[in-house]
Amino acid sequence: MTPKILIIGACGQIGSELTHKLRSIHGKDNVIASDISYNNLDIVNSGTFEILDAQDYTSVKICIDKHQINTVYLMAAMLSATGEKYPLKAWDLNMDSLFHVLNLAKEGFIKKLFWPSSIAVFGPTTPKENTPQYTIMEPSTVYGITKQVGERWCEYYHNQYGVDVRSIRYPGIISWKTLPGGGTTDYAVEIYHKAIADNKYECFLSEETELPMMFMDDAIKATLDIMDAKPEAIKIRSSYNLSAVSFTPKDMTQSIQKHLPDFTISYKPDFRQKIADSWPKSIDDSNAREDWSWKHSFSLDDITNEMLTNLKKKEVETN
Ligand code: VAH
Repeated sequence: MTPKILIIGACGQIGSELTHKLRSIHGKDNVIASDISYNNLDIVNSGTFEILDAQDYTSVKICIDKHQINTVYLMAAMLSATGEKYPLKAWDLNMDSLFHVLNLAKEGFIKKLFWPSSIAVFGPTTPKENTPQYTIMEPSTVYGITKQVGERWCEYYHNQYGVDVRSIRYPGIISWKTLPGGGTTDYAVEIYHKAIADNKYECFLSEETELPMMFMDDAIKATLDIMDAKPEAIKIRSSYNLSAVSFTPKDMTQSIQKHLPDFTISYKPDFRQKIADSWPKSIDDSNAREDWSWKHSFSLDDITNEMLTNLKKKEVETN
């Protein structure tokens, strides 16, 4: 099947990089970017772009018909921090959009579907160290609840209707090309921007808050790896644990100081501390490594080097 790909939420942190990567592999004409608004001009101007409301079934179906789409990446969602400010909007956006693509897949309009889950499916009663694939899951955020329920529906549509939906539980993702929006792990991106701009950062999480994290290139690799795997290799149709590195704001500070010795950090935890405290510190992703040969590449120091180098280069180019 020659992939004809639609990315829903293509202007976002992951969606934008997924769009560029998939276009470099399959050609621009085979990858249609879409989002609710023109809020990423790089994406809007780099190939076919459609304004698309992921909560409008008819619009999604028309877009799929118009471009003869067979593969969909649903990257639109309201993340953990914003979701706590607008719980019912988060539920509606995250669930309506998933049901629309699952039903379009059930009806045969989508042959292969990617839907991102998150370590946010775990909650305060989940074992925090090396969290297993199968364990207690009592998420305490609306975002986490939508991801937990979404996983169950993905598995149900696969088992009942043969839908080829694949999913991974992303950790916090760090990138320099597009800012994240409304996540609890956003501090891990902000810190690099502030290090370059001000040589100091006020962190909204406490010093010892350890969270699972991943560089964007690793996240994109994992997404493509699971989508390229043979169907029989995908033994988990809810969502796979995925991991790379775990670290604290203190660890990040020490890594940044290897490049910027005078960089300083202060701590002013806010409502996002309670969210972060409900999540695991580290993840066991052995199932992904066994089933479809997942392997991460970037360490914390690699991430710091990539982020500082590219943000400095971007600053020079835009000034
Ligand atoms: C968030 N970046 O902070 C997302 C992610 C594991 C966290 O799902 O909400």
